Amino acid sequence: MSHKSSQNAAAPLSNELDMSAYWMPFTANRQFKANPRVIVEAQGMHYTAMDGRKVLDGVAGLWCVNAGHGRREIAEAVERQLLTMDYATAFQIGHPGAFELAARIARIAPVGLDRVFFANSGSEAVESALKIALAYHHARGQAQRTRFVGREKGYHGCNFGGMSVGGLVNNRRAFGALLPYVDYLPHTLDTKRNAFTKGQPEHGAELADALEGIIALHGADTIAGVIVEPMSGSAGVILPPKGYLERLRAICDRHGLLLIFDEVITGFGRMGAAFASQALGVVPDIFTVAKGITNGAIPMGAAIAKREIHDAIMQGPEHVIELFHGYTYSGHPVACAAGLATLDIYEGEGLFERAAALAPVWEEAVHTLKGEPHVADIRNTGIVAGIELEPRADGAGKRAFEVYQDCFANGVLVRQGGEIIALSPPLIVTESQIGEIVDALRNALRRVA
Ligand code: PXG
Repeated sequence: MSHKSSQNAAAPLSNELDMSAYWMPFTANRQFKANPRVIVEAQGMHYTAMDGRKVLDGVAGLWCVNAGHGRREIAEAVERQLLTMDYATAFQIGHPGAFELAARIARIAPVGLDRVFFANSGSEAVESALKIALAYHHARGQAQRTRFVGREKGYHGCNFGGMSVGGLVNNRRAFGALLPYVDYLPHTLDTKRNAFTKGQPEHGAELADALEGIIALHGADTIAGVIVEPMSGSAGVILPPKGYLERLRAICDRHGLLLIFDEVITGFGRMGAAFASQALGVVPDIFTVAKGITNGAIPMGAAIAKREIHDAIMQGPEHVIELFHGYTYSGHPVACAAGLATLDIYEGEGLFERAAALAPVWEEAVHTLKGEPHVADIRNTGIVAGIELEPRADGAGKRAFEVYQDCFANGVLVRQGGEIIALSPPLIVTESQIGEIVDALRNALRRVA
């Protein structure tokens, strides 16, 4: 490597974007730069591509823009906050927005979970949740409870803790040994018994019993908690079988393990209730949120804990920090302003209720893709669906990627991961736009071999 010059060569002056410097996240960089998709504007349900084409957003950005794009109320709240107070540390200083947003979130959270710790992303929310779980046991004289249980196919962000409890092999392979002392429950995807189920599948509640095996192996008194997505998003919209989460809850209760739900995707209306725990009727001890908390407009995340977990940690001399954890941008005033404006929209427009009311229409529409070429399974809940394709011999995920490309070329943004196409449009989606999304996918499936 040369260190001769202290500056990199200037980008060439050109109307073309110089794409070389930007190392894109979770992207096939070389393939993308050879055939780029660039978007420049977003309003309501649509993006505008660089070439001026409108693209219908079938994934709410990346599961986050639940109220649709370009919401003036959020933009104005952000501008107001930036001009009033751009930044304030959250360490030993407070500002009203953070207290207000925490209280607002507590009000819509499941009963008993009303202590909100702010972070700046889903990944940081997960790290915070794991650390709160450890600190809780430590504070109660059970510092030996250091193990975590995750689940195969789980996604909990890409920092070391979340990666370690996550179960997507590609996300871990290159990164070494990760956290020690993590065990994994089996995933609950069962396309043999449950293919084309509408909503929660019938089969698989017994998979939760694997937790008893892990507890028997290590002893409950060594395990801090269990972390799962109530519905796995990234792995391809995998719903919990009926009774599964109830069993996990019961086993955790029996053995004093904390149950952590990662609601980064499922939070804020995606499943037709504020949170998946409410849609599914199983309450965790801690849950994480991000994405929809600010409608995707400003980065933010949070870990929300039961009051008794918080209270257990509030001990020791009063002048000493109780939890040595936090980020420079925890409770950032601008993010809080965006969050408050977002919650106003969700509430004012009844978007969670709208999602619940629209869910049957959505379900009906996505399941019309059954029987289209190479469709192996369709899974849905709330305003989310996963369409699993048969893999093709020329490479994992290649068929699904071509379907994704075809949809984009024809004006609909979907999400592809492995053999799965995921759909999760903003909750303001209309019935006719649902039709557009499903038709684009149908046409793509018919075109792609
Ligand atoms: N937990 C869950 C359940 C997530 O879905 C994160 C944590 C991490 O959030 P941040 O804000 O740190 O990215 C996520 C993120 C996909 C996809 O293809 C989903 C996510 C990220 C990237 C791709 O579905 N979710």
